[in-house]
Amino acid sequence: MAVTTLTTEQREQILKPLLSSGWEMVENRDAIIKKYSFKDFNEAFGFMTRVALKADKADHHPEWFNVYNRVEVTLSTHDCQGLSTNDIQLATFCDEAAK
Ligand code: HBI
Repeated sequence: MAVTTLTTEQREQILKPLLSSGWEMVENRDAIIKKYSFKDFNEAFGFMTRVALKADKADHHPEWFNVYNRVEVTLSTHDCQGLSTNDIQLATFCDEAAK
């Protein structure tokens, strides 16, 4: 099934809560970013491993950047060039995986 960008209503109901919990809109792009900070590289890479396995299972992949204990995760759906429910699901999983 073709993936579509979030509706105005979905942005209000399911995107807004993420934007209140550390996710931010990326400038000039329909995408969200969150900057996670962990105790050390081991914790950061553990997080990345959990997210990577989930992402590949869901066939929905993050754009990310890691230096030592920091991981910046950007989510957007390339197939529709914007935010879809796939991004909401993966963002929610990232927050769980970072706990
Ligand atoms: N990951 N973030 C993101 N967005 C996509 O549209 C996407 C993806 N991973 C795989 C995927 N699409 C596949 O459906 C094909 O487009 C390769």
